[in-house]
Amino acid sequence: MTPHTLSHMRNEPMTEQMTGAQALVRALENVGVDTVFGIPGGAILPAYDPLYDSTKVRHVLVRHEQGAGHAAEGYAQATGRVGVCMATSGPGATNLVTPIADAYMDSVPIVAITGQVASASIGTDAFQEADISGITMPITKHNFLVTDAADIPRTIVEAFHIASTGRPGPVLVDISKDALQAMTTFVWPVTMLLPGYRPVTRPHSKQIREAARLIAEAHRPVLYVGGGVHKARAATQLRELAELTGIPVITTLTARGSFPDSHPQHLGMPGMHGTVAAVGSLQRSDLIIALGARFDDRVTGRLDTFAPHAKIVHADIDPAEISKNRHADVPIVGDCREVLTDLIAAVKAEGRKGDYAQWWQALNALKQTYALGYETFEDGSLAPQYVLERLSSIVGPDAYYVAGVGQHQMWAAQFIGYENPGTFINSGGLGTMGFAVPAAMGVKMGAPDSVVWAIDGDGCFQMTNQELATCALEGVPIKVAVINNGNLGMVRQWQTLFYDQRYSNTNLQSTRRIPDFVKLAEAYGCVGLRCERPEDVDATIQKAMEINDAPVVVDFVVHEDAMVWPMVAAGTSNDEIKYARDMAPKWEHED
Ligand SMILES: Cc1ncc(C[n+]2csc(CCOP(=O)(O)OP(=O)(O)O)c2C)c(N)n1
Ligand SMILES: [Mg+2]
Repeated sequence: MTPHTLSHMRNEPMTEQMTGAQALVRALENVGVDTVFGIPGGAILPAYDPLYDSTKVRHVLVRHEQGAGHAAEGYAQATGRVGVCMATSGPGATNLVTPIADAYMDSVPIVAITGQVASASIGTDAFQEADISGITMPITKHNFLVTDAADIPRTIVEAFHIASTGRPGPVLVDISKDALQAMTTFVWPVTMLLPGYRPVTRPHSKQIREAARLIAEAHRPVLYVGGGVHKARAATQLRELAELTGIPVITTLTARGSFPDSHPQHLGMPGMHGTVAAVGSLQRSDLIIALGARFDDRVTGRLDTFAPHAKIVHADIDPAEISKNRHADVPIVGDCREVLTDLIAAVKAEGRKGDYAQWWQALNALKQTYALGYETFEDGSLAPQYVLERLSSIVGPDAYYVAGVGQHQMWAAQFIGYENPGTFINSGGLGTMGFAVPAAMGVKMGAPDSVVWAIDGDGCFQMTNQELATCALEGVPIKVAVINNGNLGMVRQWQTLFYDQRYSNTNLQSTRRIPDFVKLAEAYGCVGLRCERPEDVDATIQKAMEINDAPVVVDFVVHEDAMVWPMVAAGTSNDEIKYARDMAPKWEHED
């Protein structure tokens, strides 16, 4: 990731008298911020006054602070820069907790700026007081409570530096109202005071050589690619290593697109709803090369049965990830692009090539036998997977796809073909319903020339659709495909499989048009379309693609019984993957 502070910082030295609030806005301008998502209120109000005059920073008035946070995440992911959100003290700040936690879990660089009650009132249960730095301590990469106006510019520079370097993540800057109001001397540039913060990006050469040796000796290696590869902008290097060695590649939920889906060496996504080939490759592997991935439980399944024969090479910029869940035989701390560049050189220097012919024979058989498929319905109703398949082929791989959380998210991961890194944006770690619409807004503002589709569930959509008003008023023409199955579908799927079809509190009845998503879209100044039959899908998508002057919402009314397959049930072993209900793959005895 390009360090935001270094590439954008304007460095003309200056000293000037101004308020803390003015210093805040000036510092934001100087570190290159052009967009802030937020909502004002009492404690942050002093900052909104100079913001009103800024010609460099565009403030986007959202409808809910959660929307501001997810929009900042979307903006960050589309631009590779730091996303910024702003809120007042107390409830404004606590409404940011979910997106901050989301950004922490998915390593998204955002800076959240919150107003705090006056420093003399801190700790007195003052009106709209919440200890937001205490609350967010475990879900921020770092956070600051600023009570002195003189500290504001330096803190902003430090916050952007921490958010964007090393393993990216959210940083909170909580500023007391009196610090915003006080006069101070604004001095620029500032010197950061961050003793001890020195992320390691250069991998250790001995470990790299060891990894290259294991690659040459392995018979069943797999490149297990996580979100860190795109964060390091290392997709080109990944492809070079994969093609140089001939090793199969799997891309996790946060890595979709980091290796082209169409590439013959791609086995798909691993994990709970991964392909049989990807999950099977891990279980049979004798060498897993994990790159910017964290052995999440959704990938490993039951940990003590995960990849029992594999040695592990684990490369990550965050040393805390290495050997956290699975012991690493070769730990490599470093930036994925540098790791891959060095690994390519080391593999070339090693000279020997691994023989993976038998391995590929077994994997190709799995790929062919257990290709992704889905059930269609005889009553003429829509299969959700079909909608995503058509969306993929009509819209293509140059668009951004931003998903909510649930079945539709998994179908979006499975049935859209990703060819470009960073084009599938979703809430992987926290699994935050309501992510899609505001994040898509942020993506579209960061990449205004790209087509941006939010793929949302009817449940998720009802959590954050108010940001459609923001999109309509701010001229942000996103497109939203609501995969409306009338249910909290993913939870219903678990009830079908594990709770004897007792559908306790999962039926939203959204298919009864309460609310009517088409009318809702229109009420928000968007275009609303509805599609209920397979034969209308193409024309509806094409119509949505032709509208570029307003946000579009398509209510795709789909069958409620569609399920996400394959599936590794929670807490079970990857070996027990089912590719359809009660259908387990037959494993080859390749060894
Ligand atoms: C904020 C939040 N609350 C609850 C959950 C638990 N949960 C996971 S998926 C899901 C259902 C989502 O429903 P919908 O948006 O309609 O998507 P579908 O699964 O039907 O495609 C729920 C309730 C969650 N992930 N996030
Ligand atoms: Mg649903």
